[in-house]
Amino acid sequence: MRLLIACFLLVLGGAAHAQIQVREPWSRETPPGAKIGVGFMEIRNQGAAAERVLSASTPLAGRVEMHVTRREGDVVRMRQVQSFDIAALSRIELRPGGSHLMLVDLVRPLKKGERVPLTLRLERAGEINVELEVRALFSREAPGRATTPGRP
Ligand SMILES: [Cu+2]
Repeated sequence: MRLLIACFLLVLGGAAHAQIQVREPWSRETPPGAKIGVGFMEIRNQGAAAERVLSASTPLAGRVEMHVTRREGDVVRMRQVQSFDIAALSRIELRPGGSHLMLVDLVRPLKKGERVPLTLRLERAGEINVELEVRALFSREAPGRATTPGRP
């Protein structure tokens, strides 16, 4: 009986987890002395229920905040939010100029080429561990994503 329950939990847990797919998690290198880094990725919800990112953390930063950006005339402002909502069968994209993760109080600078471990906590799927690939400071594209030919 106990084995059955354990198996049941494992199967259920696995199923819930598979509903969420994180693609191309990445970050940017930081200049010496910088205390703030960023986190970008695409999060796909393949489940039939809405999902929500509740928090994130990394051993390399004191805390991780969730930010959205908003244009007010010519000014772009960042605002902290309590969660990122992902509708059923939908996806959100954390990217430069848009919603993003903010790594606050970095314990050291992030270097190009390294991988930053990051844990996402979701309402239904629970914890998901990813690694942010650290790209060049002025990189705007996710790794592996083709840029439009002819674009300046
Ligand atoms: Cu921010």
